[in-house]
Amino acid sequence: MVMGALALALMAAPAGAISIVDPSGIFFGFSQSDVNNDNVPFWDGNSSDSGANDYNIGHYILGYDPDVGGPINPGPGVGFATPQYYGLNTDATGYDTSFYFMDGDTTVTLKLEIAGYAGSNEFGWYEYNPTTKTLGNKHVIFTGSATPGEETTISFTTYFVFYLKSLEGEFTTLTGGSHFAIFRDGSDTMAPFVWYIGMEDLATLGDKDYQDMVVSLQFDTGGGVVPIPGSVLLLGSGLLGLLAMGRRRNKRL
Ligand SMILES: [Ca+2]
Ligand SMILES: [Ca+2]
Ligand SMILES: [Ca+2]
Repeated sequence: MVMGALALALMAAPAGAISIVDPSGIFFGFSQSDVNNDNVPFWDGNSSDSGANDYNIGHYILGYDPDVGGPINPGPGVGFATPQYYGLNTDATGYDTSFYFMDGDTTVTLKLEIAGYAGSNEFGWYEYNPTTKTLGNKHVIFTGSATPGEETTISFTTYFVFYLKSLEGEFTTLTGGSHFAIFRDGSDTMAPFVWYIGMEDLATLGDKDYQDMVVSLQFDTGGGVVPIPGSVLLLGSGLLGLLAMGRRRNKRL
């Protein structure tokens, strides 16, 4: 039973994949007509940024702004063919407030910052121990002075969370997941796989445009959502070592 659960976790998330670990969230598809500034889905807010920057993360992912009836300007945006976002449901409050990640050698690129706090917003990650439910070492990826285009490749620890630190506080995907909207292309079948994380930097979520800071994650093996591995919850660090060994063995196949 226990080894079965381990095997399942390995199959669901091959080495190299980046996956969201959560008991209930999934990816939902959406289309142009869904992106109309009405807060549904939760990231579809009417941006309070002015002029050409008044699009939300959904417009950016589609590369299309219905207000102008064409491409976002300045463009081009992402242009996913089959856009999907991660959440609990498709309602205005369908965000997941607590999730974490596993695995992945990932190239992280700062794509966009449209926010009054752009000069101070900081993005990074924490190592995470799901057995003890505690955060480990903190790693900064982009400081406040980082500008779009900067990128870095990171070998994450087995489990980790992302954080966004703004002048209004520090939010992680574990304790403030409603500040994070994650997007992928459902038609992606070949590496490199690219996900986007759109972030909302106000403590109250503000205008919910989720483009206050946007980063892309690029990795080589298809990721997804995996349930919290039962083995991780039930067993101590000894078997985590076994899990790591199994993963290394898996890599050689
Ligand atoms: Ca909508
Ligand atoms: Ca905002
Ligand atoms: Ca904004």
